[in-house]
Amino acid sequence: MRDVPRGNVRYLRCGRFTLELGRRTLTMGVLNVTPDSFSDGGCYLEVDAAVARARAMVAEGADIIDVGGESTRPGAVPVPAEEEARRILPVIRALAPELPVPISVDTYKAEVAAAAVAAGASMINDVWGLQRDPDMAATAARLGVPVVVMHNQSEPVYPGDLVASIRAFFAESLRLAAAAGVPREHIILDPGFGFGKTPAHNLEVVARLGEFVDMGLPLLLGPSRKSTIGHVLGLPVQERLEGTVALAVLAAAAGVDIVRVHDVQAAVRALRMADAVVRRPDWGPDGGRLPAAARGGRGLVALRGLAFFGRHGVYAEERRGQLFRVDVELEGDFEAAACSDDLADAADYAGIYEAVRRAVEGEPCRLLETLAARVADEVVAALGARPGAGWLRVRVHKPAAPLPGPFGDVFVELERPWPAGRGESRK
Ligand code: HH2
Repeated sequence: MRDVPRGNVRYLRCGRFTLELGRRTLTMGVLNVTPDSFSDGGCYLEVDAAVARARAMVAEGADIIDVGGESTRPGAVPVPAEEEARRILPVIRALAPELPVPISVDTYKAEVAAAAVAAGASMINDVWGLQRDPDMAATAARLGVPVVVMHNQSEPVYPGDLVASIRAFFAESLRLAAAAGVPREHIILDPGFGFGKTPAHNLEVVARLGEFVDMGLPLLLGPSRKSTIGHVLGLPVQERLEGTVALAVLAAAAGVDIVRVHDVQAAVRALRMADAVVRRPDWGPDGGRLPAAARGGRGLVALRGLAFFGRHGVYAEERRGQLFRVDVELEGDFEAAACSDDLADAADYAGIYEAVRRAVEGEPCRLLETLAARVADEVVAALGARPGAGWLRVRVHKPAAPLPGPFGDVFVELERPWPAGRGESRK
């Protein structure tokens, strides 16, 4: 098993959503609005059925919903753009205002992608890696949304090395993207499990997934229910859950960021388990759990993971800007606020947020220690004295710290007394 790069967290803007890549393996739920998809064709042709399926996948933990209107299975009848759009647009229009996760559109046609984004999708999933429709790269650039660039070819013939061939395809896609003005940060690579490959090729792709990591772009894999699993296990399409989950876990262990699946709940559970081993999430000094809400009358208010860009750091590259994450914890006796139910007796969360923002987005400094002290000063000033106030703890994390190798977390933590108005403080 390879060591999955940790601390290498990336943020992918999809419309009004921001996907956090690198902290855990994300799940993309498949929603095929087609009569002929290989495993679920005809199940979600009605808008109501498609909406219900998307909601169910989100409830099961899907991070993205991938809506497709044309089957890619071998032998599927090609669908004109108008028909593809007719199938998916009503579903996207119905889902976009209500879903708490981004919608991607599974299409290689620029016209369909543009219509889907206008209807509310905020990611394109092109199974021909920008190389089928000559307008796709320019359309993706104009729409300004992330694009999944999948490797594909008509025949499973690889005269040279399989991975080298897939990488050469990606290089061409990246060239087209750059020429059209698609920012590199908008691209996700997918080696195309099940596309233009024999079962042996597909298994080799999974075994060698780690060889795509150094391309420096997020990776996606879509092994769900595919025939290679049937080939290995001798099972029909509806009995390929365990095979899918096994491949999803191997993908996570290799550093893949997003796994595309039909069976979301099983994948989410398996990936969470896999991530606990391979990504070793930062559970925090208290194991990720809040301390008991009250210890002898004392309680804790915590705002964690407030994220802002700042220009702090020692190196020139850091001074161009990087992400900082801030945790603010207030310890005190919150009895007064609980009794009065009055904000004047409590800590104002929005005020804390603004105070942290002022410090992080303010005057650049070199050291994380300085920044943590400034955050603490701003928060204490913003809070003012409060009844029952006690201690303030500030933790400033630098997720993209310039270190030579993988790391879990870099942070500075400090504590300050938080002046009490009428109550007494801890010391
Ligand atoms: N696989 C399918 C469709 N789209 N997109 C990406 N990025 N990666 C994949 O592996 C991938 C994909 C095929 O699966 P499915 O959508 O279930 O079948 P069909 O094409 O028959 O609708």
